[in-house]
Amino acid sequence: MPVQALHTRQRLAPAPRALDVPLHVHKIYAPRRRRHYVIKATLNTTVKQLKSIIDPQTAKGQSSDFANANFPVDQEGRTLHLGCKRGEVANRILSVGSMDRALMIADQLQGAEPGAPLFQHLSGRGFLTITGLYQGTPVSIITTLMGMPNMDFVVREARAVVEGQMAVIRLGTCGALRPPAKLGSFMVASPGAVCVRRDPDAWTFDDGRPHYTVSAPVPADPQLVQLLVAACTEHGGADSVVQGLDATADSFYSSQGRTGGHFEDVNEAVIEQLMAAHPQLVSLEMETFHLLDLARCSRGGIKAAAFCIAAAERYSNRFISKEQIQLCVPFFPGS
Ligand code: R1P
Repeated sequence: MPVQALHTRQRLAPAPRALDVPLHVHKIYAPRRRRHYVIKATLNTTVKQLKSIIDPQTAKGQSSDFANANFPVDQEGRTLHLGCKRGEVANRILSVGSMDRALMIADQLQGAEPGAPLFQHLSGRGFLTITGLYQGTPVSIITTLMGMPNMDFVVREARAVVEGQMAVIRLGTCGALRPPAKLGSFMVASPGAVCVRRDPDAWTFDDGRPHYTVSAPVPADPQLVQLLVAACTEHGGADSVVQGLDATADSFYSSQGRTGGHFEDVNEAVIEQLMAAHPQLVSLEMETFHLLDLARCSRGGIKAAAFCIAAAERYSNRFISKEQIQLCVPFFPGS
């Protein structure tokens, strides 16, 4: 079984033993222990074994009986995909794409009591939720994985188990579309985001309609934006912060204008057209628009904003180094 990655803050069980020659060797950083572990994943490594290494509690399994096909929850009230119930998710949420980022940031949280562990739950679908206190305030870090459908699971299922108003901030990575944004810049989507979608009908009907559609902008919460800009400026200085409109795409490749020989994407002009239509546009990624859209539709229950570290310069074709991105990530925005 191929294994993408494996991370833990807990004591690691010995690597699963198997007769097979290891297929993957992973080096994993455990922040609390401030050391790396090496895990070998083999053909015989089962999902259950992997989960038991990450989170023994999770490995015991979620009740398989779900009631309510409209919004499935199990007998404990755990949602189907996030696997969390009431009391496990704080109403301040930091949404991040990857487990690495979640674990690095979680190092700044404390447990509810002195010495108490953080709450953490890795769902069978791969969503990791970590809840603890940041300077005394309950905060959850949740991995949104990638793309708008996954953001949808996170926001809707978190909303279902959280009381009262929620604030959700996305800390992502993105492509920078134009200077002064550069690798490592903090890109704050202050005016909000538009959504870029590939339209399959353009291929089906071949009638001259655009192959990519762009939505109208959806705004970010101005108060959260202000806090984000202040926190980013404090961390990296004014030059590190670039404010502008974000474009959220439904693909890392086609609708972000990445070209290659295997698919007829008709996307050579996507970025140019986007930038011409939206002079304020500075970043391109895959989740922000949907977060802001859900917040807008939340009947006032959710405030949201997003900022991303520029990991790619689309205008120069450069990509950020591992060392450079690690300098940016330990930063945790204020309340
Ligand atoms: C693609 O590599 C992923 O990186 C960006 C995109 O939005 C997409 O999810 O954000 P994250 O680093 O937060 O995942």
